[in-house]
Amino acid sequence: MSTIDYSEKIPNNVDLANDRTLQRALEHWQPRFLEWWKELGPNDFANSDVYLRTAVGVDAQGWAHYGTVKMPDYRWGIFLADPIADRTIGFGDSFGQPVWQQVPGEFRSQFRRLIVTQGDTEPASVEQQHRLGHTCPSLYDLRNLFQINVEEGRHLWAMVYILHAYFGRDGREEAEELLARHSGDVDKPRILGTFNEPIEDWLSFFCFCYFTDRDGKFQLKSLAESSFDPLARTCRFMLTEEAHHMFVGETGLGRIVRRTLEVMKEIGSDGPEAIRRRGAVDLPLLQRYLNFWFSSSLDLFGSEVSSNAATTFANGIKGRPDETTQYQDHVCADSSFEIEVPDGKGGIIKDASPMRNAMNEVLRDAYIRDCEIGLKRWNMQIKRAGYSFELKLPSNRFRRSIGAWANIPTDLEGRPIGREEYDRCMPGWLPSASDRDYVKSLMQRVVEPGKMAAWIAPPERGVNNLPVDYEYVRLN
Ligand code: BYC
Repeated sequence: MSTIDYSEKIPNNVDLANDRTLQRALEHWQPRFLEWWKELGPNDFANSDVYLRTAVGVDAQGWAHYGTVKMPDYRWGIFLADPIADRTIGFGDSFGQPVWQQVPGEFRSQFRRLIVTQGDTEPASVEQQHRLGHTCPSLYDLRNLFQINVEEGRHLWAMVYILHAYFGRDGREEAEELLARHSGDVDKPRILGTFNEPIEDWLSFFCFCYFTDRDGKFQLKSLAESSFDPLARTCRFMLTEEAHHMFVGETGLGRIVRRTLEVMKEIGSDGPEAIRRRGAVDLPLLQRYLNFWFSSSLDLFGSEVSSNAATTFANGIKGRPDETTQYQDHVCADSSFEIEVPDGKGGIIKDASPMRNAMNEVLRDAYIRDCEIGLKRWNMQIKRAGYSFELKLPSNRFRRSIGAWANIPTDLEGRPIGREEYDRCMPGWLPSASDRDYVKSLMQRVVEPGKMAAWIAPPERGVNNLPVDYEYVRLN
């Protein structure tokens, strides 16, 4: 296993000290990153002591070291998973050939586009969550938010390393641009839609971690299959950190459901008004937040039929998650995939697309199945408590802005409907202004160790075997 050198200004396991030009270029970028972090990261908590996990190695045992850190002193660095000896290309036209240690010239712009898109999401999410610390429901949750923020910062470093090390001057320019675009900026927004949505409350934050970080899992797994080995290795390591972000989303939403069920039991009612009087999140309100973040995150997979997706698969640039273990045919030159598209007359038809062009949809399908798992768990909780309410994912045709269903009005089940009916029903399907006001009213900060806001149950256990009432953040 390669170890991480923490004596360096930029901790790394890529032997940066022996590449002075690259080291200088990255050391030039480092203060810009810190300036960005100070301006748009969780800057009001710069003096707080936070119980954080830092990577010390890249294997299963070595990568987690816990300790108290002030966030601006976090050791962001460059960590690649160890190489796999004699790794060969796992999919596409060059299947079976040795993987590449450099970017082939003919695929340069395709690689750069994907790496920049991936890199752009990381600082975007930190920007989206910039002010959340002020309304944390507990110190435990505050610490988890900050853990996620510093790790997204590190994931930005991961993509910036690849850009600097393998893309020369245009890579360095792209790295600057990653700090120049900002979430929600009118003139220079982030690249992908969801990363421009504000996250101003913790219900949105947990939905984002559940749905949007899960897109991260699927995209990173696809890039971890890449024939460009340094990209594959960096994504493999990023995935270990991503798992915690989804855990925060899943347990956060599960704890909200648990608290709501407790309140429903206490008051003997499932009426939203009565639940709100007790300061909890009624389940129909939760459902509307799920509808919003799920439908937005579905767009992140791109169009159902995409020539970009076909090209990146054919060229060995971006594969499918778990390409080796989940699929028999790694070339997909002759197969097809059935997709549902609008028939142009208000209905739905099935259409066969060449498999390579349908890769975005293949990923989206797998993603939807993965999203279902948490809902099943929460629905079990609800059922066990004796209620018949069921949380549901809306159809993948609902409220889409990208692809075949973009701007086609459908109901939650994905049935095409008239624009008028759609506009009329929408306030019941997505969080309304009054829903958002209510959720905002719940966002009162709780910072006494072990105490939780009234709308969320405590976690089952603390971090790294510490008790739930440990002082995970000292606010100073
Ligand atoms: N919004 O052929 P198309 C994460 C663009 S999350 C706006 O349909 P293609 C994280 C697309 O870029 C994972 N634009 O699909 C989570 C293209 O633009 P250009 C992020 C969109 O090309 C939480 C055009 O539409 N990583 O890590 O196959 C916290 C036509 O595209 C959207 C990646 O996504 C959208 N939703 O693109 C922190 C991996 N969707 O080039 C982090 C890298 C598509 O014509 N990206 N477009 O100007 C990719 O693999 C692919 O670019 C896409 C699909 C998945 C985005």
